[in-house]
Amino acid sequence: MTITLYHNAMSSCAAKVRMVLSEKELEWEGIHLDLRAGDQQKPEYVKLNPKKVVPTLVHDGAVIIESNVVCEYLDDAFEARPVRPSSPAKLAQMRLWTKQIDEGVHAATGIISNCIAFRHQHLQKTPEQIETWLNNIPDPVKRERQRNGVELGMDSPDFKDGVMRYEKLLDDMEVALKNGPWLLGDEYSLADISYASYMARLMHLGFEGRIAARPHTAAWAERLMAKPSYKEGIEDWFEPKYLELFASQRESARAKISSIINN
Ligand SMILES: N[C@@H](CCC(=O)N[C@@H](CS)C(=O)NCC(=O)O)C(=O)O
Repeated sequence: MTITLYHNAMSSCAAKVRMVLSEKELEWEGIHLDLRAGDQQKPEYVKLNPKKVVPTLVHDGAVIIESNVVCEYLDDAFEARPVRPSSPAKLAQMRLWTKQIDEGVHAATGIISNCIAFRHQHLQKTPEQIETWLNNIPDPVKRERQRNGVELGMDSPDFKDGVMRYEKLLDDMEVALKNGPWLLGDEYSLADISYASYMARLMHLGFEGRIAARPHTAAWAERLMAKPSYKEGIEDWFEPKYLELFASQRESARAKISSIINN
């Protein structure tokens, strides 16, 4: 039995899978991709993941892509220490949380991360290198969002939408968390685990006040981040150079986020 995860230390969706692997106490081997160097766009990787993104899981020859699918696959393939509820109604509720990530939350994360921080890494490259990277992004909508983010930063027209998507998510979480310590009430599940890396990113990017403004959500985020699996799957992977970059941009991000929310 071998589990291989193609991943990246700072990727929110790869981090989610690592937290699940830790919850389920599974042994795995990692192949780390440098996303700024374009490892995800190399032909041999694209054979595994035609979307040119991480993560990709390979388990006994089966190639699984899409982090939400990967997390559920791991829970199906390895029954011990389940991360999903057993009742069909709770499972449906769990999926309503996880599918939101694919329906906009992940894109919003990409936008805010790029507009606030990652653009500064891309801007170190030559214009030709930036074009090559952009031209290799298969989804034209994502390509344009990335271009706008690099060129315009927080003035990109997408930035406000990203901030407001998170306002909606945090409002919805605050309502749900009035019913118990976890998003499904008493039961800790993939609904919670799936958002841990996104909460970390919000805090890194200057959104900590938006979480603190919602007391149930703030207490939940603290509970989630106190889990050993959070440390093992997410925190221990934080790269100091990224943390420095986030810290250097936090002040101006906080100011822009407040001006969007208060206007
Ligand atoms: N829906 C996909 C999203 C994957 C994704 O966007 N991965 C990002 C890192 S979090 C990535 O590989 N980005 C590199 C790129 O877009 O070039 C999933 O959940 O697996």
